[in-house]
Amino acid sequence: MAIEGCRDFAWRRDRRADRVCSLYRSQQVFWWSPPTGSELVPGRFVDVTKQTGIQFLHQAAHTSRKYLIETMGSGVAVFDCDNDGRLDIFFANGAPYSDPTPPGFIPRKTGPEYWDRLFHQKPDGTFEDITEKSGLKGVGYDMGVAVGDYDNDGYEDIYVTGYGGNHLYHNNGDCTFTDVTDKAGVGAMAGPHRRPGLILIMTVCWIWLWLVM
Ligand SMILES: [Ca+2]
Ligand SMILES: [Ca+2]
Repeated sequence: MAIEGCRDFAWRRDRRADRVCSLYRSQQVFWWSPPTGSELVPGRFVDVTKQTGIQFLHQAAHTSRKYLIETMGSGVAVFDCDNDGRLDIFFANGAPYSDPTPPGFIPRKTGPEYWDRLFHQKPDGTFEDITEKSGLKGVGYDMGVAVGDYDNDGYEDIYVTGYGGNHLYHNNGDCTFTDVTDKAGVGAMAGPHRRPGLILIMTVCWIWLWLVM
């Protein structure tokens, strides 16, 4: 399996780093956490995916043309969307398109299986899928994600990059978000195949996100 994106953070707050990884076209997101007690071995991780309650299937088309976007996995962000002291997790997800895809076609999400996902961490360390009420279902074929409090209101906002358009979501302070892309003027990124230069721009943006996150 191909691991496309990982983030380290203290899930158990035991001063040992835990890790969440997004896997290319996989049915699972793997969590790894150091064993505790007598089994403690520095640097060793165990898969605790099931006990977290997280279920995420990365959707990516599989065409004979092998388009650039289908080779990229899901971006993942770990941040505290409601400032309750527990970190929450966001995954970007794809959208459907045909094989072959007509020039100029922009993929759009057509159902829940293509939604980006936001999981809210509960006091017991498990997670709840709050995607629908969060307003972070997404629109198109999303790949990258960056988090930051752009308006300095104390709540981290989220910027999602995707094929055909990027989106800036403002955090309302309770893990719900408002799409402020047009208002902020940061949508950018349009037209695909018929504009070869944009492929390069998209790739550069993707690499940049990897470097800054
Ligand atoms: Ca939280
Ligand atoms: Ca903010």
